Amino acid sequence: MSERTLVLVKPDGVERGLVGEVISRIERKGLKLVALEMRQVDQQLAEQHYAEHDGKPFFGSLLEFIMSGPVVAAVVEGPKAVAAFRQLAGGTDPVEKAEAGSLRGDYGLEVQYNLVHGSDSAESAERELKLWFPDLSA
Ligand code: RTP
Ligand code: MG
Repeated sequence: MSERTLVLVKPDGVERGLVGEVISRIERKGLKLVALEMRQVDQQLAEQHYAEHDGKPFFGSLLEFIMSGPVVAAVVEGPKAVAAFRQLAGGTDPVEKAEAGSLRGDYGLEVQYNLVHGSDSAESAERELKLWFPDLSA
């Protein structure tokens, strides 16, 4: 059965010209792009997207960072799409957690500048897709 996940190329990935690399890996994995859009994130979307991190010490800098430049948002579909993209992304910390061969493992150094976002569960994906792509029917 197919599912959908929200993928973001964060401002660092866009700034560094890694959009094509991210999209390419998604496609090579066999996942399908359902929607793709460049967006400037405003305060309201940033707060809603990262609501689970409200109150954590890095919350302020996380919001500031995600609003610091355009992001590329994608709806990605396929069997186990949520887990499949998390595998492509690698662990949150690009050095301590992500393995070489993953996007973060190959291209990142610092936890804040970890290039991509991927929904972390089917429930998160549903919530985030409604937030980012309200007009897209399931
Ligand atoms: P994401 O939501 O961006 O896909 O990343 P994730 O699931 O792997 O990590 P999560 O725990 O949801 O954290 C969201 C983002 O917050 C930043 N972060 N900074 N300074 C810190 O200790 C710290 N911890 C997390 C990262 O940019 C992470 O992607
Ligand atoms: Mg997360």
